[in-house]
Amino acid sequence: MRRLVAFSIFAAALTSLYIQMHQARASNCAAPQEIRFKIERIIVRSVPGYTQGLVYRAGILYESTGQYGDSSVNRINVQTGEVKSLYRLDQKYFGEGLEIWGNSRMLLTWKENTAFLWEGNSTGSPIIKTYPWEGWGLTHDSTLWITSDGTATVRFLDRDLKLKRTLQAEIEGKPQLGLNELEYVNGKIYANIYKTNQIVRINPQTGCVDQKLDISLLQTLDDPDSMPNGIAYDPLSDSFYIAGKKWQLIFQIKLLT
Ligand SMILES: [Ca+2]
Repeated sequence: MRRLVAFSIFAAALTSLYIQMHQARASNCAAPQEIRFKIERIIVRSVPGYTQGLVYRAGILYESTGQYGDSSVNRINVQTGEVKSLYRLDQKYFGEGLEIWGNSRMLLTWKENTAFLWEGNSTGSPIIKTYPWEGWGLTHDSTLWITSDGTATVRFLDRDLKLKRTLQAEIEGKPQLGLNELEYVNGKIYANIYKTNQIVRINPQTGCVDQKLDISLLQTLDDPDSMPNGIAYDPLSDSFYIAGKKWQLIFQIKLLT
């Protein structure tokens, strides 16, 4: 009996400690700053895509698209909007996040526990890697791959896809759920929030959302399936390319701080 009482006291103390730690962590996140933007350019795509990943490198946009039987990696000319398919996935795969890191290009799949990796100039058959989580967004910070899975969890993985650490994104004391497409820019992680017109900026050390951006203005389709998804940064012009699922348009925007 004495042992049971001691255990109960120990359990209560642990619970109290957990609540205190959680509250302390939550209270460390200040309310995010609301950021506005201006549109620099509108690109009309030759064909729309079910955008799941977006990357900008040296004047070209690279996009991954989803849906079983319609997933591919595309190259988009930002001057003309011409979309060219570079690689089509087998119909058993649902394409998700795409990122370019040095000479490596990686594509996640949704529920197929598979990542595709191309090294060097290869555009042919990719190296197949096991990816043990749901694949959603993908970016990198020059040290680790950074991934999302639709929850508030951000994972940091090494080049071999070994998990190095996880982070919980938090906004105003609550988990920031729905993390989708990602873009690492100047030490912060930008993320689309699933089924919303919101982009948030996450501090990768604390998990706090410190900025949020409402891009409702860019949503021109009356279709619940056509949500924004796709953030790509161009460091030369300090601007972002913003896309969405089934969108005919891609917007180049600048943040107003
Ligand atoms: Ca991106």
